[in-house]
Amino acid sequence: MSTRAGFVALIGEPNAGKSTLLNRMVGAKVSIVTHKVQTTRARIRGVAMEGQSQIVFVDTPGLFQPRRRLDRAMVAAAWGGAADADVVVLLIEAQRGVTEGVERILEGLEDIGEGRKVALAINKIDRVQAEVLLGLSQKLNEQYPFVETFMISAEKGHGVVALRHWLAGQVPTGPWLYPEDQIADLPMRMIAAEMTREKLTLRLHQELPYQLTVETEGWEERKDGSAKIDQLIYVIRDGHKGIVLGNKGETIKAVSKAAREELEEFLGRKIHLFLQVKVRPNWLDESERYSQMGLNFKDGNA
Ligand SMILES: Nc1nc2c(ncn2[C@@H]2O[C@H](COP(=O)(O)OP(=O)(O)OP(=O)(O)O)[C@@H](O)[C@H]2O)c(=O)[nH]1
Ligand SMILES: [Mg+2]
Repeated sequence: MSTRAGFVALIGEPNAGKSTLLNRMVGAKVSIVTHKVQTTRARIRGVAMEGQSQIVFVDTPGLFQPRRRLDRAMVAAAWGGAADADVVVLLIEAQRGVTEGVERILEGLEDIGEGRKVALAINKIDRVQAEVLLGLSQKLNEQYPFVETFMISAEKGHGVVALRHWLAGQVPTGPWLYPEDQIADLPMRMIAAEMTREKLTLRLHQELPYQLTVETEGWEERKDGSAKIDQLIYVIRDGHKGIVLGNKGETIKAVSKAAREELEEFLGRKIHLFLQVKVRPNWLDESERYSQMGLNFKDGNA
């Protein structure tokens, strides 16, 4: 039997469950997840094996109406991921249905749908009555010619085996693109920075998570098998620095502990994590910050 391998882009509105689905498909937490919108900022690849097929899932930032440079770069990265893929899976949140945002995505798909298969995955089916799903599926299929429709719960796992099985048969025949046991291709420094950003996003409120970024500055291997990791958290205002630190430093301490524990589990060894907060009023307009995030600065041009 010949091997197959290809790229499957997961696209959809922010919060649709793309990263949750990627992690479930891969069987490990490769992409960060929060209950807030716009968690994922760049394309994140996760590799899954299914029989003789290697499926390279591409998690993308949510598609929304961008306002800032960062937003535009994120949305461009998402559409770029779809345009480069062999198969696109559009995730829709069952309980939200066909929003204006979804309508805009369907229009966008008209442009890039040519030459690739586009499937529909209605996610979070654990949150709605079964009757709702049929109507939603019909409505969406009238608006766009999806090659297949799946009803899934990325979080609970319903329907994901069927989706992965189907995808395995859709990717083109050809040699595998990654070693069989590889699950991600993001550099560890970036995965580590993302883990810290996830913990910050979970603890901070309102706009703050959208106005900070995390970078791994140093990574030092120690003789005892542990690693010392230094990270910088860039914020845009003095006031934000105080909030990130928290009363007597308790917020940053809690963030650091949670991120370190997750990193230790991921890497299977002891980690010493040091976080430093820096005020950098213009980081959102600095090209270096974008390359650190895995984004193209020019994509953010208005
Ligand atoms: N009830 C339920 N919640 C889900 C399901 N899938 C994802 N979620 C939740 O939805 C929220 C958003 O999930 P993410 O995976 O971060 O969504 P995303 O599409 O990657 O979001 P962005 O990165 O912001 O574009 C999280 O709180 C998930 O736990 C599901 O099948 N059922
Ligand atoms: Mg995400």
